[in-house]
Amino acid sequence: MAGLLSPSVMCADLLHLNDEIEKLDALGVEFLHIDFMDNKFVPNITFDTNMVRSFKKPMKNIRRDIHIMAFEPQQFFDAMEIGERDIVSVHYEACEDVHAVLADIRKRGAEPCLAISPDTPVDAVRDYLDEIYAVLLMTVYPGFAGQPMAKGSMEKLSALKKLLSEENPHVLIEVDGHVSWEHCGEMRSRGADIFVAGSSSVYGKDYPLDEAVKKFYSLVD
Ligand code: S6P
Ligand code: MG
Repeated sequence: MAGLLSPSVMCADLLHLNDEIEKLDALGVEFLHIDFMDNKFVPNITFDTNMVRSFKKPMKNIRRDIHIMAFEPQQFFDAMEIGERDIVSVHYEACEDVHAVLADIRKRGAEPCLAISPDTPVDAVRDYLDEIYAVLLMTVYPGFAGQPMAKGSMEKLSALKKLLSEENPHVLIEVDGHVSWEHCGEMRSRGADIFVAGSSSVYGKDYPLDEAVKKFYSLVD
């Protein structure tokens, strides 16, 4: 399977989101990465639940990739209208009962994913592998775009790939955080499947969006 792209919408032109989503959709991009924050689990706020729901409207083929950086994320699922076409990441560090939260996502017809922050060891996902579509490996500390890659992220990606190959090779790896032009190829060769592209690649100022998307695919195919 070729690498899948999930541009991070918090890095897009926020005053023209409708056009932006239509453009990505027309380019055949698989996912739109939507960061939701509660200003508690992480010290920041991006979009509220109304906004997360509104992203559905202009989408034809592209799917929501909702990354919830919030304690007890299940409290937001109804308002976000989580459903069949979504993939939804919740943080291992933010749920009291991870199994129950993943089951709630699946019950709504969406694909559950488990996110781990840079200081959480890859072993944390071991008990959930039969319940998830992907592990979202944070390669920056959650909360902000435009950060440098957290130390040891590449080695951690290889360790995660090894764990999944041994325990459940169907689970995908999504990488999120400074997935830059320089890093994305190496991340691909270490086993990443879904790439969150933000200010260090597709939403940098180097190329127009359509060229940037094509270039990204060529680096992770
Ligand atoms: C960070 C968030 C990420 C960022 C992404 C931005 O809390 O989860 O999804 O939006 O990292 O990309 P970049 O290239 O600026 O790091
Ligand atoms: Mg994210």
